[in-house]
Amino acid sequence: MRAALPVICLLLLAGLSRALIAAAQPGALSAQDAWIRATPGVDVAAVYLTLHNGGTQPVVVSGVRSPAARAAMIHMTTMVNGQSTMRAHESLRIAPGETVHFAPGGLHIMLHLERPLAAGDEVPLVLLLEGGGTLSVVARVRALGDG
Ligand SMILES: [Cu+2]
Repeated sequence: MRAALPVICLLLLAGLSRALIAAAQPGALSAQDAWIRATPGVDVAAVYLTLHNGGTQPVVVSGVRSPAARAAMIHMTTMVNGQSTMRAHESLRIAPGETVHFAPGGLHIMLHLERPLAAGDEVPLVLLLEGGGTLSVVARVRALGDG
């Protein structure tokens, strides 16, 4: 009879850790090659990176924060009538196994900078995931003409 309690505890723990694993699913998202194209004297900068969803559930990036920026948002550059235009991308859904490339001329994270950046600076970013998860990324500033 006395052994019953620890068994119940173990079962509860097993249930709890399963819940924790489910909540940690956004950890399936990984980031690589994060860099920033900074233009001297301009208070906006674009972040480029590669995101990969290694999990079995879709991951939705719903926003971006950075201590270096007053505002950060996902943008998409498209050509309209031969003109390059940017528009905000409300949220970004990444399917299981999918890799999304943020690159010049396409997806980027637009930073409205608190202060100018210099080549070699490292800028922390936090991607906000739907469901409450986050992904921290450090982007390195490249010199103009370097990428
Ligand atoms: Cu932009």
